[in-house]
Amino acid sequence: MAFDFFNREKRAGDTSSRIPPGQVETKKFPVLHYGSVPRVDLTNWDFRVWGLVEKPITLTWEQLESLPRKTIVTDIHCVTRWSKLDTAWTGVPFREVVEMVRPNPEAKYVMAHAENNFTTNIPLDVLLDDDVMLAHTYDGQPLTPDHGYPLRLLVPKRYFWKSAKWLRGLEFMPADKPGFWEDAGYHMNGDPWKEERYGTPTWW
Ligand SMILES: Nc1nc2c(c(=O)[nH]1)N[C@H]1C(S)=C(S)[C@@H](COP(=O)(O)O)O[C@H]1N2
Ligand SMILES: [Mo]
Repeated sequence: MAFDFFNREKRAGDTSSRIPPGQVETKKFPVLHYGSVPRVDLTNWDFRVWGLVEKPITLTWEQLESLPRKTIVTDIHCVTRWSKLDTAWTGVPFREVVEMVRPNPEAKYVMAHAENNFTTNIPLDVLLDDDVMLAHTYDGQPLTPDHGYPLRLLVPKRYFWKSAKWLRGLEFMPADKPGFWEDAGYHMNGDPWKEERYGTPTWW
């Protein structure tokens, strides 16, 4: 048997404690998004970081791909009630980006920007967790188009809608602001362990 680097067999033992309230485990990998899968041409693709940062950057695909990378195995939880355990992702740790751009002390939230104007907001302190990355590889293979090729955000500790597929940029902000699904009623924070599925409507 191959060396079980991430100890998946042992991790598989007590799965019930890893399923947040109201979630059901799936072995499949469902595809969910609004709109159609974008066709991405890497020759004119770029990745931008701007807003409350000392040094805004624009990276080409080659530059992004040459940044330090790591692999993590983690569980993901979709607000539509499926959870998938032990998914393996490789990509650029979010902290690598932070070191490059150096956020100002006033930066407290980040808006992730993706193709077709998809956005999602996440608190900066959540992104600073060491399981957050710009993922370009799933289970050892480049992301498939429907799962976000060439790059997606991965924020394992939030519902999966915060893990923006087809990621193109990060905007550092002083205050929170709803993204695409948050504007449609989903929770601003989205912690699966607190079942933060829907937010309080503004007319409440
Ligand atoms: N750009 C973009 N990213 C997105 C979405 C989307 O509509 N557009 N949907 C989110 C939602 S609701 C989920 S559950 C996950 C699904 O990711 P998957 O299709 O790889 O399972 O992507 C998230 N990222
Ligand atoms: Mo979702």
